[in-house]
Amino acid sequence: MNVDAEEAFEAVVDEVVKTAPRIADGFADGRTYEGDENPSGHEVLGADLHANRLLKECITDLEGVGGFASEEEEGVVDCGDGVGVAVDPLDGSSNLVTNNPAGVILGVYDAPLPSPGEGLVGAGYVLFGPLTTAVVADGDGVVEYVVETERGEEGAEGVRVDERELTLPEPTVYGFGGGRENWTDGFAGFADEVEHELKLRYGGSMVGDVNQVLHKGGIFAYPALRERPQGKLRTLFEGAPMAYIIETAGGGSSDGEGSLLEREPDGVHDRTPVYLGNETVIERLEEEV
Ligand code: P6P
Repeated sequence: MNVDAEEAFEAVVDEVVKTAPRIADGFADGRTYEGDENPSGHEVLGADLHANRLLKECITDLEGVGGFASEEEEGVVDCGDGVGVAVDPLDGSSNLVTNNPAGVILGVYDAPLPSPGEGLVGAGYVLFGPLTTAVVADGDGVVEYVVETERGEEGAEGVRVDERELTLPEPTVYGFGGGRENWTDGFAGFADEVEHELKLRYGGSMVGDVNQVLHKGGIFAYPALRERPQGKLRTLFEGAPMAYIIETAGGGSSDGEGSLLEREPDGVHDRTPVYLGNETVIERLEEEV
């Protein structure tokens, strides 16, 4: 059966939402480091490995999925013909130790991986906070759902309820990662201005911090750093999918030069500076960094 990219995107979103409660079931026992490092050189928690295992199993089995890439996998897992699915299986997992938000970030590309963000047919995230929500963006816009858990003989499954469309409001909040002592002079000068105009909202997980900007308007940045000009965040799993969501909601994105969706990733684990938010703020940013 030839599953077109949009159908495949919907099927992948359904599977990720369905799997969300089982990912969360692994949090309590998954808050210790397993001693391994992922391909980006970050220590992994049991919960990271649990989330990756569940998502890899359910996504690679789907009709219409041709490739699977994950922050926790070295290369692209080939599963035939179809869309390329890139996931950060548990973004912000270190927040589990302090019981702060974490989540799953998802990008579905109608192109072989690694692909620039222009190849995205849709993107989304599941946010584990006081409640679990899912944000889904495709050609029709951005919709947020509450994810409820149904527990039956098959175990726990997530179901989407209570949908509402999201568009980016006027800017009110900012969240900047990396630490001021590591910022370039250009970004530090930009931050000096923004910190007097907007309210600080930074929780150490991209999925939680971008969700704040999506709801309240403003800017999220994990900038180029003096010692790490490419910054920390990954293009395929974090930068491009979140840029797709924010741009679909009416905002803008940048890697310091131009839209994150135009960035050609240098490999599956390519890193990029990430700036996401209202277009007016992103334009000012690009003049100053
Ligand atoms: P820092 C989480 O580890 C993550 O990859 C993103 O979710 C988050 O935006 C960033 O790193 C936080 O990094 O340096 O502030 O701890």
